[in-house]
Amino acid sequence: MTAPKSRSLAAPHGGELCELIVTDKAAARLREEAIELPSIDLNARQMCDLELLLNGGFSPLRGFMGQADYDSVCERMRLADDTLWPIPITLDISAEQAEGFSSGDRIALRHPEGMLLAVLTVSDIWQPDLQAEAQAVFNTLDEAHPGVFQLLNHSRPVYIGGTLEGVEPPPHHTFKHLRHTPAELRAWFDKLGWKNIAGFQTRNPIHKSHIRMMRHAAGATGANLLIHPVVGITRPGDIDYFVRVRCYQAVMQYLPAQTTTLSLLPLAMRMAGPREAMWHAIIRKNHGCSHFIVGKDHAGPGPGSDGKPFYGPWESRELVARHEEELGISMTPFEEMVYVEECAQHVPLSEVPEGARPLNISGTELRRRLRAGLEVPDWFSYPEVIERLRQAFPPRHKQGFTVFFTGLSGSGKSTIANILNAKLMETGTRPVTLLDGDIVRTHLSSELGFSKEHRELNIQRIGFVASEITKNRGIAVCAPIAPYTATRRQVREMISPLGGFIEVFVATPLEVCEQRDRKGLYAKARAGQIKGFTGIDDPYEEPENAEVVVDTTRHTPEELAHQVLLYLEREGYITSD
Ligand code: PPS
Repeated sequence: MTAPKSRSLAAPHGGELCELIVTDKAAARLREEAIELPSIDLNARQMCDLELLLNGGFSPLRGFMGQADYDSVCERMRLADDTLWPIPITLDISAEQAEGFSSGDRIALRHPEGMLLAVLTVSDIWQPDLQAEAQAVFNTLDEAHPGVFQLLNHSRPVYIGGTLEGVEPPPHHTFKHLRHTPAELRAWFDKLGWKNIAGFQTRNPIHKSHIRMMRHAAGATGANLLIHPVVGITRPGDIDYFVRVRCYQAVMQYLPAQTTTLSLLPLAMRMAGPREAMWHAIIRKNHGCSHFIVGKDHAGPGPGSDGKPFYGPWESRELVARHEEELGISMTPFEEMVYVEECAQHVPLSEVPEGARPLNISGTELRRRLRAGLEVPDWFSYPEVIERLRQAFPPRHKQGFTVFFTGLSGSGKSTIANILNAKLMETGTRPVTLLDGDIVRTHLSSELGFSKEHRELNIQRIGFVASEITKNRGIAVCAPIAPYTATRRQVREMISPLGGFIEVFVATPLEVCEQRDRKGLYAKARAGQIKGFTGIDDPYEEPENAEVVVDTTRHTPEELAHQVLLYLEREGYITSD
């Protein structure tokens, strides 16, 4: 095993940094060795973790966690050696892949395009209890939590841990000049003579209140500022990082250039609230910060299925503050800033004068205004930011959207989808693509059957095509059975950030579909000639949050297509002129 060129940088800028990229000579040897090694192609999430492992952002970790560290982190937020570390950093693989591997093996970890990124020397292979992990790390099993949903639906069932020898970091082709390794940032801070640096984490655009807050927080601690937005994986539905980075670049002119810098962090967030806040603090310490700004609901996952928040508003702040000495980074509280018209400025909520009305605009409200083409007040943001957001969020009638019909076989979804398709073509405002179940199964998924796995793949393909159409501001009308809630949610999450997503549940009862039995398939399924038929011996999980529910027992397909059209008009996706 090749010794990594791990180096130690003394405090004040972050303590020891474990960089795992080996020397060029050693990398050349690893590339040769890897020709003979088994490979794992990493997904986007795993590449984010790998990048921060290799560049020391996750110091003191030296690889993907083994079982002892994993158990200890889940149970007590510490590695097995007692070091504080709140989030499992694990490499998940399929059971089939795991069969070929054993402890001591060396495995090539590759970019999906084949580049060798690192070699893993396996120490542990185990089957984690994902439910127990979700409970320990997220303190809930509610799948409305994006971290829980990801873990329980998309994590593969076996974890493989071990140390890493890094060959090269995952490549990036966007905003290269704004990406820095921890060592690069530390060296930059040293060069500038910065001693105190407050790190600011964000996954949202920055507006006037944030700038006031950052200046306030930095001023209070005499610190310089590192604006350190996450550009890896954030919460589903967030504004994509291309748009956000253009906004960050625009606001830099409103911050003092001598004491502020912007750098992008390729982190895959888990939205784990307090645990996540502590993790963010460790990562910022590794990037050379002496302080870390933590506000209300830091890394909050949004509301649970009962509408209530998963974590207390100040839990993150309290957890980081409680451990700041041991973590080696100070917690700088972030006061919620609001605009007070009477004072014509932003002030901390706690300092709003009596009788004055604090003003703010939430992210959701901002998006509503952008989509509806409504005014965004001057006090809220900078014209350059709003202009960039308006480009990215045109009003709904200029956005792309997907109408996603779901329902049992024979429910009537294809008939309604076809009529809707024709009506939308008639309006002529955008190109329309029909992705009916049968069309897709002929042209996109002809090799697939009806097992759970194949159905999921089929729906994911439809989702992918629809997301591309939506992104490019066209209309996709999809009409598969799509029987599983989790897959439908995945499609929704894929498409929503790019435009509209309208789920239409064609709620025809099974008895009616069976009675109609236009293709004779229900009869065959009852006779046992077709296995795994939806509604008979394969489940159909009814949507609970569909935007439109249509009843084919009381209305004609023509009327129902019109209902959907009216919904689209009401919501602003199509205009009557
Ligand atoms: S899925 O579950 O969303 O991937 O299904 P989909 O691609 O929409 O395909 C459904 C059509 O395939 C026919 N068919 C079956 N349906 C359900 N279960 C089984 N086992 C099955 N075998 C064949 C059926 O005709 C469906 O067409 P529709 O238009 O829905 O009636």
